[in-house]
Amino acid sequence: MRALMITALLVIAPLALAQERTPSPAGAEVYIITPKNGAHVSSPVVVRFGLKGMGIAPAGVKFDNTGHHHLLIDTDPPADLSAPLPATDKIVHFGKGQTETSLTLTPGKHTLQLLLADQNHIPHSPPLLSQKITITVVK
Ligand SMILES: [Cu+2]
Repeated sequence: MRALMITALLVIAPLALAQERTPSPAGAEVYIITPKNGAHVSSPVVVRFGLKGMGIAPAGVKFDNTGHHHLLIDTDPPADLSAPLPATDKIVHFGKGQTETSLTLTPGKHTLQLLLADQNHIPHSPPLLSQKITITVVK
């Protein structure tokens, strides 16, 4: 019984540590430099990522007050921001530390939003989430 409890602790403790949120400094801000909210653009669309009060570090690199960008395309942020962000075609990770991308989008309205996350892809506390912008892709 005792051995079982110790085993359980050994399994649970690292999981609990992995879920610890990285703090973000006061005044830090993430924002989309371009395109502007409401813009009419043609595809491919160049999206430039802005960050104030923090730095960029690649995924896997632990350094205070840093993170890497994630672009949310036509989706809301996950409800649970204490877990690592999944990588999908709507949640794109920029784990090399990129600060811009070129997106191929279908004609019509699309939403874009940036979310910074730490070396383990877990959003900071409080989270650094940009304004969600809507753009229209014209043919
Ligand atoms: Cu990531």
